Amino acid sequence: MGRKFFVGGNWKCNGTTEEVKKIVKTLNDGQVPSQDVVEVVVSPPYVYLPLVKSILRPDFHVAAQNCWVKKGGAYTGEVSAEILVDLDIPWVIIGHSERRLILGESNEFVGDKVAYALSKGLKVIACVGETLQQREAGTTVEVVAAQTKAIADRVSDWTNVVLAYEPVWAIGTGKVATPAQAQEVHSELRKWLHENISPEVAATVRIIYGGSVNGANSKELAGQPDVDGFLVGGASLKPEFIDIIKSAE
Ligand code: G2H
Repeated sequence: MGRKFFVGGNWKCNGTTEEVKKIVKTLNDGQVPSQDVVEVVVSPPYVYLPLVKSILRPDFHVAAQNCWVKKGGAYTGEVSAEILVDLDIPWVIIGHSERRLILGESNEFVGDKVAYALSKGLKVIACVGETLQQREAGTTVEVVAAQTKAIADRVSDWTNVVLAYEPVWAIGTGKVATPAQAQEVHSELRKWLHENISPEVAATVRIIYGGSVNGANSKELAGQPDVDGFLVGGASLKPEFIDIIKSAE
């Protein structure tokens, strides 16, 4: 069963209005494979979402970088899933390691957020990944399986979930996982989905890789059988994001 290649651009906490317009212009001018071949989603900071959505080419879509865990209300500083739906934002990234590690989001909290966002009709890029210490201790598969289980415990329909494997030691460090390292964990994750959810979910859920992906390394990573795309940080702010999208071909 074919899994459409997926490329997400996570702009993190970057950009000014002028920079955002410049990035979008580069994206809009880029020659990329058709929507039948690759799904492209970019994720600016919340406040730029309406602007980006209004000027972005129609074959690319937008994602928020987070949303609140339940119905909005008296939660100062948070943005609810309902608000994203109101703004017609189709996607949200949940459980990025920067939120897990810097803001203390637990596996259970991430699972709750994924479930709530899906229940409101959002599509979710759910992130998992081990730290360097965990990798060196040999617990990579255990860690990503526990993170995935916390989502699986709360979610029954995986149709609108993309799973992003982002080893923390490779994020923004320039230390990209080798294609073999990425493939090994993606394949373990797919096996976990097969054994713990269903063969159908394992065959259809896209597992994308994130961590120092750039225009020079994306093609080889994309060639791995269980790598179904990328979540790109630093390089998604640069023209080389177009080259990364092209690695879908
Ligand atoms: C991992 C990735 C995007 P970068 O966080 O989610 O960032 O490509 O800068 O390592």
